[in-house]
Amino acid sequence: MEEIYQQIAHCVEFGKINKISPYPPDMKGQDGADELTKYALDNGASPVDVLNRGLVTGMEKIGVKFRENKVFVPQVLMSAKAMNTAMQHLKPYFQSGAVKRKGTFIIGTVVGDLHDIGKNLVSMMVEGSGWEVIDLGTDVKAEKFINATKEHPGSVVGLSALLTTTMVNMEQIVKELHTQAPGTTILIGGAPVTDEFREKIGADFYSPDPQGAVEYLNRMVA
Ligand code: B1M
Repeated sequence: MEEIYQQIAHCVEFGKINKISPYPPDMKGQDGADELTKYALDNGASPVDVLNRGLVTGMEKIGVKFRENKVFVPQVLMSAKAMNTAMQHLKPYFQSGAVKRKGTFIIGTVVGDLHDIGKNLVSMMVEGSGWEVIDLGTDVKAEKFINATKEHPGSVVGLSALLTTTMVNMEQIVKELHTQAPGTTILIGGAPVTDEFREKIGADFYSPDPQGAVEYLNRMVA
């Protein structure tokens, strides 16, 4: 099975969704993450290994390449699509409890801010590393984050902001989370955000990119 896991990881890394997908051109006509995942599960592979040694490994590779500017947003989107297609085959195992998520990550772009491309990338990468992701969308008020943490106790919250005028709204959200959902770990990011700003507002972690967020979350549950 090891070879199949490697092939699945390769398909995710290079965004090969299924046999009929034309991308990437050098894999045209070959099985993709979809067929290989189904084949592995039908032939007795452990769903946990399919997830961790196949899908998550592929997403980790693309995440590192993205951080190093070796690939760009479209490639990450193709990888996420390959991952999500393959995940459909794993759904029953998540539902039965045979495969467990690492935790729950609630993410949103803060109130006043409609930028969601970076937030969506973080969301996809975190999901691709084995977390359940609750995406609250854009223009999210503190109250919505608080309600979501109450619905999902123990979850980690991620705040994204792209504007210098909205990053300041993070401070209020962090404050309200601290009083109304004490103990919640808060991760922040977005182009104007810095680690200095994180320290000032009392959030737990700042990451400049999705891979940093994934690595921080995974360290939390290691
Ligand atoms: Co707007 N916009 N925009 N915009 N926009 C910027 C951000 C801006 C820098 C453009 C500029 O002037 N050069 C500027 C902000 C200036 C500032 O505040 N300093 C700006 C402005 C001013 C505005 C408006 C106010 C314009 C206007 O209407 N006058 C307006 C505001 C609307 C609002 O939000 N209320 C506005 C609107 C828009 C569009 C709707 C047209 C569109 C958004 C579409 C969408 O998101 N669906 C848009 C876009 C596309 C941009 C630019 C061009 C691209 C942003 C983007 O998606 N980048 C942007 C200029 C630029 O960056 N070149 C700009 C790609 C994305 C992958 O990167 O989001 O940084 P990014 O995410 C990164 C990291 O930051 C990190 O990971 C991602 C991947 O590496 N990250 C996290 C992000 N969130 C994270 C969370 C984490 C961890 C990491 O943990 C939780």
